[in-house]
Amino acid sequence: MPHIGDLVAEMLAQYGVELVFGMPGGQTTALHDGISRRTDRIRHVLMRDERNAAYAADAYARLTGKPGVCDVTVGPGANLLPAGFLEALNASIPMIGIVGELPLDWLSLKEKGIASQGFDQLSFFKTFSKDAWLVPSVEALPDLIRTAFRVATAPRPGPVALIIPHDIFDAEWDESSIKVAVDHRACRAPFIRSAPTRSAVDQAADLIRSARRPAIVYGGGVHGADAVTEAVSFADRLGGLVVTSLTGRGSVPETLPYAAGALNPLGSYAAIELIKEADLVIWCGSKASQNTAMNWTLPLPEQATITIDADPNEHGRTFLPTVCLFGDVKEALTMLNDVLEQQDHPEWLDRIATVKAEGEAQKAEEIASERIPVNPPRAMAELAKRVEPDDIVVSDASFSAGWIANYLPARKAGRHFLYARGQGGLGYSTPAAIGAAATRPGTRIITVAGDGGFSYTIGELATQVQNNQKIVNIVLNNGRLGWIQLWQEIFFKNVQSAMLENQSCQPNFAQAASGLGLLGIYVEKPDEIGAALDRAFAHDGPSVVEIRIDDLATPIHSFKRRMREGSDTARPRPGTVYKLREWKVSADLRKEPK
Ligand SMILES: Cc1ncc(C[n+]2csc(CCOP(=O)(O)OP(=O)(O)O)c2C)c(N)n1
Repeated sequence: MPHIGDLVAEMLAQYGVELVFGMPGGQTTALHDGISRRTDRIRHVLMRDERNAAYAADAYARLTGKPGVCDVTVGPGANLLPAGFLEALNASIPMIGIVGELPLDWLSLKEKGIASQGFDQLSFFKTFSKDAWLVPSVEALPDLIRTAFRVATAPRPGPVALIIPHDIFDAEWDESSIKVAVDHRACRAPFIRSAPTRSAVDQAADLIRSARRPAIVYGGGVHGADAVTEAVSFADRLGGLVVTSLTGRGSVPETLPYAAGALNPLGSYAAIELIKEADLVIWCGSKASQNTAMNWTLPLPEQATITIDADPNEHGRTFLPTVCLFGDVKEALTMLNDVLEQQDHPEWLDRIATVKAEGEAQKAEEIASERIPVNPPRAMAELAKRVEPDDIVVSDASFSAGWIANYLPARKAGRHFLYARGQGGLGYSTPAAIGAAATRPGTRIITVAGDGGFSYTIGELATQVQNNQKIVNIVLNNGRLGWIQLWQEIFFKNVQSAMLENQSCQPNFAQAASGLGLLGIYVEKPDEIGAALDRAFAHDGPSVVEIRIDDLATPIHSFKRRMREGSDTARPRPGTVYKLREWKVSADLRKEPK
């Protein structure tokens, strides 16, 4: 007779899940057994660490819109999930964690690991999940699986944990009494969409018509709502500036004249400068986070604003919007596109072109550098020549995010750049690349990480080899936790706690990669970079290109200025977070509601 592992595998398959990422334990063996009998529909990718399983599942979810499923065993497996779960929670990524558990009637033995590996998993998961359930019986399981998919994919999507006790997992599945039933709406996020009111859309359209220098900030919510087509049409119609958050990159091709790149302290110079000149800013699928809102110095008090978001909590968290379009991003943009005629702002577009050209000139200087150790812009420019519009680029945390944002343009609309900005945790890129490569076989995957972030997950390089994944991993090695070390040098002057190297330890990541079966190439000189990348891209399997970079290079504009000008040791402080009282929008833009 089949067992409950078969039931879970069957339901996952019927929900359209093709990949499950995880690490087995005795308590979850039934699941693995069940999946092994459904290999026509579903494949298990064995990771080397549960944290990485969640990151791989996160990449699968970002690329498919389906919940990323990861499986972990009780105790030491479960307690490695928070990093990936928190990323998914903060970035609104649908995810389902299937978590092993001790037998249900061992409740009193969980404490202090008396029953091996036990602890109060339900309370633990509740703190960092959208929701979590301890399955109480075989009979309750199908409904809880349905619930898990519905909650994970409901606006706003997030990670849920389904904790399945060992005795339930191993029980027999009587198919005549325990029926599988699938809610097909919940195979993908968002499973249900809301729409703003007609009057709010009309108000927004009026405001847009009266603006002279309109701008849009597209956030990750555009991809979350699968609204790229609508976002491009709306941007075309607006005839103004378009910038994005890091996760919103690809909402429009950045090669278009109105697109000025990523708005972030380590993002595009043009985006940072131009957004301040807008008289209307439309925040669309963006939570106006500390980074996207430039330490909450944005929006400026004199800027009119429109928020477009399916989550009511985002309409006024850090500023009072002039107009709220409370609804799904795709629906709201469709409604706006229906009522708004083509807007025309030639002077504003000229200004955008001028500032973009200034930014490009600054970059050209940095790219030309022949410096040794290599200036990262030089390395990124060599990489940019080889990245194709359909490749997937995965960013680690820290400066890599800025190097990618500035030097690898999103040439095509769609989610081709994966950034873990929900938490900004180091160690995302290597496992997420595994998830991306498994999700899109045949697509080239590129990661960029610092030596600190890369060190977190180096063991997963073996997983890349084992799965024969075509991943080019770039390690920008500055021998230090660059961001932190610069912070210490600029603001504290004497702390030196972020050095990853000293005389007795200079890790060679390319050699380590070779040891794990990858092609490993170490590069020290600018003129070696091109050939190294060519070899890596031509290699039939994963590779690591380690580039020794200048340890003072940074993409953070304010750091660059401080290092140029010296003396200013005042640490950056967030702007006024809630801009309710200091509103100064001019009367012609600040229309009263009809
Ligand atoms: C998991 C985690 N721990 C700590 C941090 C804090 N942190 C932010 S940047 C950074 C330095 C990263 O160094 P590296 O990966 O070498 O990149 P670089 O700054 O040199 O570009 C640290 C430790 C973090 N973001 N994530």
